[in-house]
Amino acid sequence: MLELYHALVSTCSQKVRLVLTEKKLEWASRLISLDAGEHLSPQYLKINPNGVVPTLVDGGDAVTDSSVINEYLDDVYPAIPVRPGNPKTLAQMRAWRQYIDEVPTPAIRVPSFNAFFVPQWSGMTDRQFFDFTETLPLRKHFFRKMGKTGFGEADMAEALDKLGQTLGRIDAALASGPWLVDGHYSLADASITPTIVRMEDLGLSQMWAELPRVKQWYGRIQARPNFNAAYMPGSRHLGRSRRDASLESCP
Ligand SMILES: N[C@@H](CCC(=O)N[C@@H](CS)C(=O)NCC(=O)O)C(=O)O
Repeated sequence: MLELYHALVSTCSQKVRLVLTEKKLEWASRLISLDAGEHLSPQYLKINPNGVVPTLVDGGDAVTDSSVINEYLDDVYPAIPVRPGNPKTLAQMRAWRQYIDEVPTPAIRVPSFNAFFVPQWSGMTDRQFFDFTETLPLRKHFFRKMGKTGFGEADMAEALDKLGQTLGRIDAALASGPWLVDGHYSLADASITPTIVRMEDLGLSQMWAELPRVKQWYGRIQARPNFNAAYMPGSRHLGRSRRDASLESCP
């Protein structure tokens, strides 16, 4: 029995849900409320000492980190593969995955956190904010660097530049096929999808307005059956007011 500890609006959780549903695997949903701090509870820290979602539990054993979870799922449940079989193409796919984890995934946190967290923290004193960051095993320093008033212009410009570079790379890859690697939907496409969706939800879709290949690829992504299954109601920011948004929106 597969169990996924996840949060609806968490981009890392969405990445795993896309793969679980693409592979038509049955899984039990264990929703974690980030607002209620369930990801920092002693019970949850036992299965994920980083205090972040998602965590997959398979037969009682925990697997952490969305990229690792997705590779694990393809290793153990290969019936519907999401990775190329050829080692060189597989290396290309992994290079994408690595780039996505290093560049756009951290970059999207900057506009995302500014839009959704900062309003929530405005009522906190500096001491309360400091104490809150002290509880975070993985992101203490990141949150402190951001501060409770959010990232400034230079950080925002850097993040948008990185997201722009990512779109440029996607566009270039799509010159030779409908998907990022080797003409087939793979973990590369699934891994970048939540960032693109979040960009759309943040009103940044004009960044690919002049990139028709990216636009069409995103259309194909949304038309796949795994998309709506993974983005179940409550997973998107569209239509939610900033005031309503909270830690549940953590990317
Ligand atoms: N590298 C981890 C990162 C997971 C992660 O950052 N999860 C976010 C939600 S997308 C989270 O749980 N944040 C809570 C926090 O930082 O306190 C993965 O890909 O699974």
